[in-house]
Amino acid sequence: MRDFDFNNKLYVITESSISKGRSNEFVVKEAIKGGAKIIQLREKQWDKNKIKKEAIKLLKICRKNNVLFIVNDYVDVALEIGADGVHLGQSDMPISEARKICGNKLIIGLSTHSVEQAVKADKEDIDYITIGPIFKTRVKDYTVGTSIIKEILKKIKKPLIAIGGVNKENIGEVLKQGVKSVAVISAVAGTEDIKETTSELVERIKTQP
Ligand code: 3NM
Repeated sequence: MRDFDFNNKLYVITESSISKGRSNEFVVKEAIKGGAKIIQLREKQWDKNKIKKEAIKLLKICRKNNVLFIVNDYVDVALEIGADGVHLGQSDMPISEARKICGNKLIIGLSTHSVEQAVKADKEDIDYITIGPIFKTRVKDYTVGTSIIKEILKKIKKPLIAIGGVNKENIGEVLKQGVKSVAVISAVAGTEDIKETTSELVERIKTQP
């Protein structure tokens, strides 16, 4: 799976607390119907056991639909259930340690929040890099803006994915900076018509400038 092409993909992340009472399974199924090609289970308030049980369910849906499935934070859970990858943050275990645990069995993605972090991440044994938050979002109290994307793209070789406050209205500004793929939570999980919104975002990504 480490040869997955991260270009021109919509990456949908779960967050049950903003999903209007709908299950992650429902959100994921609808997002996949709309064309999402990467799904991440991210439930910061859940314990590991609950995450593992949920991950098994979501992995089954993703497998059936040939969609990549990534687990947030837990390398061991991702490995145990046979997920495609794990997503780590700046304060999680070092990449070298994560890679030692999983070998080449898992894709590893890393969150970055500055040009320096992205350049450093590009030298690590990882498969994709996220940069954000581009716009205002619930989970962070700062933004990095859109122009950082172009700056980073000049300096790195690994696939870059933009995240944070991206939605139907502002995705054009993000894609204009040259990034090929975008990750969203609320734009999909928090919208009424998940499938329709996903397919609009996917279409924008496919027809990006
Ligand atoms: N990571 P929404 S921003 C999980 O900047 C996450 O690394 C970010 O949610 C980063 O699409 C973010 O609803 C939240 O803004 C994304």
